[in-house]
Amino acid sequence: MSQYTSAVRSSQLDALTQWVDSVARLTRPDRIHWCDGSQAEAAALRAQMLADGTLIELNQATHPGCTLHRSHPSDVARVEHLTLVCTRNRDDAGPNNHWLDPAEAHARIDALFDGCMRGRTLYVIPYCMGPLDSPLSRCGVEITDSPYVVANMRIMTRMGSAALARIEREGSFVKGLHSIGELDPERRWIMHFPEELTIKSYGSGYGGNALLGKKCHALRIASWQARQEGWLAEHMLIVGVEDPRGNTHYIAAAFPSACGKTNLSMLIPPEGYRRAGWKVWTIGDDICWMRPGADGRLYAINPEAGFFGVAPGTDHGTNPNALAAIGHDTIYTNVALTADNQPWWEGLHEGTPVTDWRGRPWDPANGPAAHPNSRFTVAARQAPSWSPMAEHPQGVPISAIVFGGRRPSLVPLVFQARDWAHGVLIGAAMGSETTAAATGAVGVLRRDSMAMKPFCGYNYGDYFAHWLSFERAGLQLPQIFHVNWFRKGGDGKFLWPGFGENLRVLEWIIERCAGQAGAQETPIGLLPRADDLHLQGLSLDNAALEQLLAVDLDGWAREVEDIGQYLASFGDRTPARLHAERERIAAAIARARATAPRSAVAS
Ligand code: OXD
Ligand code: MN
Repeated sequence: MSQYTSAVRSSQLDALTQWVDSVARLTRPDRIHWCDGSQAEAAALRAQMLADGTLIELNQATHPGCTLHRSHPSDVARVEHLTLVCTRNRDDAGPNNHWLDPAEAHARIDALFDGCMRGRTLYVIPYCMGPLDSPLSRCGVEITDSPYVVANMRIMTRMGSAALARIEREGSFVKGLHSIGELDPERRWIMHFPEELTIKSYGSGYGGNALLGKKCHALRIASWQARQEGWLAEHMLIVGVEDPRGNTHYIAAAFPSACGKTNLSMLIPPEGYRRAGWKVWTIGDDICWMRPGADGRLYAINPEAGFFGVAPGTDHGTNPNALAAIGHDTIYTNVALTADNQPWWEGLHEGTPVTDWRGRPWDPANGPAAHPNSRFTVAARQAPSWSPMAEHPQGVPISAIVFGGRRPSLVPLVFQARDWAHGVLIGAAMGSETTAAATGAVGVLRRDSMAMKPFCGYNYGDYFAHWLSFERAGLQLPQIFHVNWFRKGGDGKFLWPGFGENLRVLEWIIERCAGQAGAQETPIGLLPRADDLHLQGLSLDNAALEQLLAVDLDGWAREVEDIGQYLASFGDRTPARLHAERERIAAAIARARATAPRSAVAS
């Protein structure tokens, strides 16, 4: 046992050392290593992983400090069907989660952990989610037998001695136990015990299943804690939009996995906007913790310190900031390689793949060269758009909350909620086509309330009630909006150009928050008319714009019916207030249909 371990033992960290000891008794590792987060530790781990093939060195001339990890081909995404929320009362987990009784769950997974670290090193990773000096931050400790997890956690969290010191001061932390086990899909579970602030994950090395600070702690466990403590833990990016007068407006936006959160958080303004002085600042690309500040506004931090982004589609045209960030000191997972060992993925215009993500000579007959859910892990500070405000202990004040999903039809480009309760309904009713970020069919429309379907650690009905509870005296809540970048025309092509041009929609949102831009009332909310958006310099034909800003009343009548059934699926946990809000909209649609000449309110 190292000197460092002895020092910890003599401190007040009894709960932590007792837990590490009990895990070691169960898992039987050959060695225990307490991570200090130092450069020397990172270098030693990297050398070890390069030597044993866990990492492959990429071209150091073009990509200094970059490595590639190839995961087991059956372990490439989150596994929602094997992800459980284990509460004493099944209804507390809700129909939105898979559930198992906690005692049975512990017994099942502990049987897998029994002796699983023989011949391996047990790493103890103390980490802090959020700036080390922020009252909004929370700490955890992950125990793992995967050095790849240690290397990723070092980028994604504030990990090591400083986090341990905070844990020592606070005396509380989330416990996460992880083993890659045999990487056997038949022996794989990701279990959460929110009442015990505990996570147990076995049999997967994939990011969302194995980097326990991310989805498991910062969303599933944190959402539970947030409800008890009066704050929100959300699957949202946080972006700062600086206008030409130098005012920065912070927006938090929820989109399901692989729907462009990273791109939106690092958006490059269109040429005319850049010339006029607009700037975009990245605070976070995936997770947002928000709570009311002394002035009644919601203040947000990004609990993460890095990006675990989807590689395919990242290019100069789509996300030059991300591309610049990942040019050095990045861990790539499951991307393809060029002949001179540079990383490659579909959508990257430079280079040609010769080796696919599994290490085979590239053959298009085998499918894409890079796995569609291949990833990069990179320190957030490497993004040119990274905002120093991301380190601010009080967080940033949020002006607008935006919800959005992949909706090829029906849902307009943007609309605004009338008030908070309407906004909560819009978030609760969010739908999106599934993506490769989780195993299962891709492109299937499913409801994904607030983009939290895979991540809400408790009953969605209670979660909606928690959101509604923020509507109270003394709070100055953000305005709520819904956007849809993914609307398609009859030819199957996207109607809206997206990427940097999305700033035009954010500008309308910011102006609405300041009470400046115009909008028209419709039964589903407030929509811009074509003239209310700044579209100079954009080649978008009138027919496309008309479709993007139209409300198809017949389609919405069906949609609102479907939302009613969805809300009812949470039984009496769904707040009556939300049902009432839906009924109000259904009635407004019915009134408009009765009077509309055609079944649409055109822009
Ligand atoms: C992610 C996800 O990795 O949502 O962020 O799957
Ligand atoms: Mn995500």
